This record gives sequence, C-alpha cells and structure tokens, in this order.
Amino acid sequence: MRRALDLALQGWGRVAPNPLVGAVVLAGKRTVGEGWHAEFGGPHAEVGALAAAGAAARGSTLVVTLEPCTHHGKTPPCTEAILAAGVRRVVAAIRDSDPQAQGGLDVLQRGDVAVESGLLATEAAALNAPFLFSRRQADRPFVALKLATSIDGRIADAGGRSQWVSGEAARQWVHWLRAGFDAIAVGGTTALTDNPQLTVRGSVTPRRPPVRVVFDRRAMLNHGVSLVATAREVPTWVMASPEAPAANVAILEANGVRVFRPTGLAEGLALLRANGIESLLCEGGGALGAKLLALGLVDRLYWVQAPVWLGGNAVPAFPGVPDSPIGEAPRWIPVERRTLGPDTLLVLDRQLCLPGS
Ligand code: AOF
Ligand code: ZN
Repeated sequence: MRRALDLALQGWGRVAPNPLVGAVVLAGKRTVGEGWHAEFGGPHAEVGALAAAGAAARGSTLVVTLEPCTHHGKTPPCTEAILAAGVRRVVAAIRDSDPQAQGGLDVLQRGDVAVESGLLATEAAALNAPFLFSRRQADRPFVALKLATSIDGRIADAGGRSQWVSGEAARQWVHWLRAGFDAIAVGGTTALTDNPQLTVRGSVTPRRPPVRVVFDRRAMLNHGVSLVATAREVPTWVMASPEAPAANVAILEANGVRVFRPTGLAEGLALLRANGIESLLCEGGGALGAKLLALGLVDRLYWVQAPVWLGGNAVPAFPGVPDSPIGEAPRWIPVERRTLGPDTLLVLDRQLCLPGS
C-alpha cells in the first residue's frame, strides 16, 4: 500500500478534480503490475496495473489506494476490469465518497472477490484530502496554508525582509506544491510588497495553471504589480470588498483581472468554490493566514521550518490568533514530516476526512 500511495502521487497536478490513485498487483509477494491515475479523464489506476500484470493478474491481490469505481464515467467501471481479470482479493485503503462511483467493494464481494479496506487509511485520506473534502462539503474549497518560518516562528526579520527564510530545496518544492492546487492566494499587502508571480515553474506542469487570487479589500493593486500585469496570461482574481473604490476596480478589470466583491473572507471562499475552485493554497501574508486560522477556515498547514533564529522583534507568523488554554487548544494531525535540504517540512491537518468504511 505504501508503494501504491507513492505511485498515486505521480498524478499530482494532472488529475484534479479527480482523486490521486495508485494500484499494485501482487502474485503472492511478488509485484506483477503497477499503475496510477496519470491524467484527468484517462484510465484509472486499477486498469493500468491490471494491464501491466497481464495474465499474471489471475488469482492475484490488487492493492489500491481508493475503492474501485462501479460507474460508467469517462472510462468503464474498474470493478468490471477486476472481475474480468480474475483477481482473487482486493485491498483498498479507503472507501470512495463519490456518490456515483462508490460501492465497488460490495460489487466485488458479490462477485466472489475477497475485499478489505482500511489499510493505511489515514495516509490515503490525507493524500486525497481536497477530493474527500469537496465531496463532503461544497460551500468552500479545501484551504491549505503554506508558510516558511524561522525556528522561533517568524516569517520575516525585524526589517520586514522575508525572501530568504527557507532554502533552495524548499523553494523548488513550492513549485511542485502549487501544481496540485486549483488556486493560489495571497493578501493585498503581500502582492504589493513581495510582488510575487505565483506561477508554477517546476518539474510538474499542471493540467490547468492555478488561478491566482488576491484578497485585496480596497482593490489597491495596479498595473505595476506583476500579478495584474500578467493577468491576461495567467487567470488572476481579486477578492475586493463591496466598498472598494469603483475606479480601482475599473483599473483591475481593464487589465483582465476578474473582480469579486464578497463581504468577508468566508463569502470570498464560497465564491471561489462556486467558480470551480476545490483547493486553495494560501501563501501569505501573515495577516491573511491569521484571519483564516482564527475563523477556523484552514484545513491544512504546510509548515517549512528553517534553521535560523530571527529574534523577538522579527515578524511573527500569525499575529492576533486568539489564545487557547493548553488543555483546550485544538491539536492538529501530523500527516507528513520530512526534510527539504536544511529545512524541515511538517504537514498538519486540522481534521481527517475519513470516508465511512
Ligand atoms: C480516477 N482515477 O484511478 C480511480 C477513480 O470521471 P471518471 O470516469 O474518470 O471517474 C472518476 C471517479 O472514479 C472518481 O471521482 C473516483 O470516485 C473514481 N475512481 N477516479 O479519476 C482512478 N480509481
Ligand atoms: Zn475506476
């Protein structure tokens, strides 16, 4: 199953809004086929693994990160392919929560295939958190917050400089990360002061470039900001307030920016979801992140900790998040820990979206 989860990740940036899925065919302890969902609308992982196994699939065990589908969608049901190949046993990490596709394990069981689910369920649920979230809750996207801090939890030094907190490996990884999100967000002040491009410039080319979203209540960005200047090349949306000056909005729209006017952050997120955004990666600044956290609107933290100390006057990561007594403070769930060169990546989920088993 660990191998299947690794294979699934190869679809990163290419399969959303469908799930990342990996599959391994085992004859005894020997791997005879591997597959993953590589392209949206393309063959499902199970079908790829069975094709690779060929005749060796007869009597085998199929290990797959998501319950096989039963529906005729863009491709025929995987349950049919599994039955036709003569697979004897199917081990799935989690059930599918897609109302159309789910129920595959029951179909297989009725077809005399031994079925099991729950193996590495936590890892599989974390892998497809945006997919599972958006099928459970459709009023906003899955929201992830990415931040790079010093050991002492600062995002910029006392002079406000934040560009080089994390190292080169972490910066490369961010481009990989961006490729897997429908949209990337920053606050208006960050857009002005850092002038980021928020494009994907790494090894994975996303199927659709993530929409760039700026939460800019006053609509104060103009053509001098790279996000606005390139809005005709990469979709750029601004979440302004209903009170934003009409002249500012007109400048943005004249540059090809799509302007929304929600009354607050929650409504802004709802508008994103209504416009097809199922996953949002917020890259700063601290004020936007803190507001999202305080409102309970963050589902995942990608925290890069750099081995540097910035001191008491440096800029704290989340100014103004309300205090919590230690016994009542919400505990996040670590779903990944690894190194990025000299830095450390910690991925924390607020809660797990585990489908019923
Ligand atoms: C995938 N890849 O490897 C598996 C999926 O639109 P379709 O026909 O491609 O079906 C998508 C649904 O099929 C998806 O929501 C999920 O429930 C199920 N399984 N999907 O894209 C795969 N195994
Ligand atoms: Zn399928």
